Amino acid sequence: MTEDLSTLTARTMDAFGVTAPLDVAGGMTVVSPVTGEAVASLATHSAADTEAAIALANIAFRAWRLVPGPRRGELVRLFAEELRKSKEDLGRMVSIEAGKSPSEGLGEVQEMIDICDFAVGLSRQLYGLTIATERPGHRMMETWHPLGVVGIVTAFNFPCAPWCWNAALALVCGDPVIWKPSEKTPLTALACQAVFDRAVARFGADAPDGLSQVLVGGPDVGAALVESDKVALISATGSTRMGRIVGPKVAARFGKCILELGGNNAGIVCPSADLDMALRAIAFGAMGTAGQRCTTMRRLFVHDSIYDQLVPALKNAYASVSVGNPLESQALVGPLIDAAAFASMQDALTEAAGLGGTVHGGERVSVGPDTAFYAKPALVEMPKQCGPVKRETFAPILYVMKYSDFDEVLELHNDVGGGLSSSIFTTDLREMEVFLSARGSGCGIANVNIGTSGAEIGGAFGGEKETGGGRESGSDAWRAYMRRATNTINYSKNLPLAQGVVFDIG
Ligand code: UN1
Repeated sequence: MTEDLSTLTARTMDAFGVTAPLDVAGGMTVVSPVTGEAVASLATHSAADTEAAIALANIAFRAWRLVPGPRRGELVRLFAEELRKSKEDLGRMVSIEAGKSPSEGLGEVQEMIDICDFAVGLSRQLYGLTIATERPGHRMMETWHPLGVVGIVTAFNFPCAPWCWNAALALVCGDPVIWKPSEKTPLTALACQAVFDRAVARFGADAPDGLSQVLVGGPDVGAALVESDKVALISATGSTRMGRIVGPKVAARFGKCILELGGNNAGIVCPSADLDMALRAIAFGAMGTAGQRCTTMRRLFVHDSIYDQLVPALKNAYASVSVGNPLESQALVGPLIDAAAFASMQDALTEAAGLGGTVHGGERVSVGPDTAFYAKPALVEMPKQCGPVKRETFAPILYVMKYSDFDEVLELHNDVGGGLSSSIFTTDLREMEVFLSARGSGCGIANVNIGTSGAEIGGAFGGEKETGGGRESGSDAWRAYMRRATNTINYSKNLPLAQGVVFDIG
């Protein structure tokens, strides 16, 4: 390596103009999974700082909600311009902190740009309905108003895009945002905030202070945000375990909540499938980002008539995939986030083998210092769907199973809690339509002849099967960031009651 990772980190953060010191004694250590070395140590915010940030955001809300939607869109448009300028640097921070390949890092920033572009158009389309009323001389309509402060909690595996899916919509909807990034990826968050500050500086004085804030810290900061009744909406991305903690806390105070949790996503390969197409899509969906996406393909059902064609080819793809340092090589698979992720991968593989699974790959790969955890992606041929197959393990493990009956495989496909995304590979119109029908895939994302990962921002994203699909990002997800008022206007002339006439229109 030409430059050590801490120096590269400091140089990149400097390019953003981030002034927070990166070498605070006794601060929160940021470790890069690329080498397992510490690249920064940051000061953290306390629960009291969180209260102060929430108070500032609420003051900002009082002003921002009155700025016209299209003008709010202008700020997001400027932000997208600044993101375009910083795309390389931001992508590199994602690679350093999350261990993604350069193209995955850049792809994440592109998702930010895309949602900003979407939100700019949306800022002129925050429409309500005019509704036929049963009362003569009245008009009934609905109006969408800004909601309040939005708290955004994000996970390590997508250090910036999910924040932006929320922030871009929240901002055009008239809501300030407070971001609590993963403790593993706070640098990318500080960098995004610096880019946002550049847009605010260009925008003008009608952007109030505290429109977007970042809180660096641990669970106490997250809890203070989640429990505050001054935060109108909590949008949290992370594990189902995290969602089960956050959901009830927000519900207890009647707050609004968007949960974007795990996914135990599956693909079904039918007899008529284009196998080359399926192979590429499965390999990318299962091994991309070292299996650390909520949309990663984790289960694969292959029809028994093509099993002996597809699975050997898939095993070859697994055996030949390159695993390596994402900053130094063209490797397709980078590191796992930490030692615990590697351990849970190994536990799942051991359990699968104990249940009759045949494990191919999965072993540790030595890349650089042994503080880094790289693993060969694992393909596990399972006799049936059981044990770890029914859970999400955040690692590159694909469980492959044979099926013979289409109706049965649909049942198996849906027989797990967390199913965020799903795919069918078929050229049979009936199979395709059944998969997309009410008795088909139960997931929020159901794809045909493409893999489970790589969703575009134009569609609604997130919310695994257990909690209902599609809450962030595109489509009409914006409604969650606003409150609906139904207005009824009486334009009739009310004559004196003594005359017994209630309505006299016109
Ligand atoms: C996530 O893993 O948390 O569809 C988000 C995809 C990405 C988003 C994944 N657009 O894979």
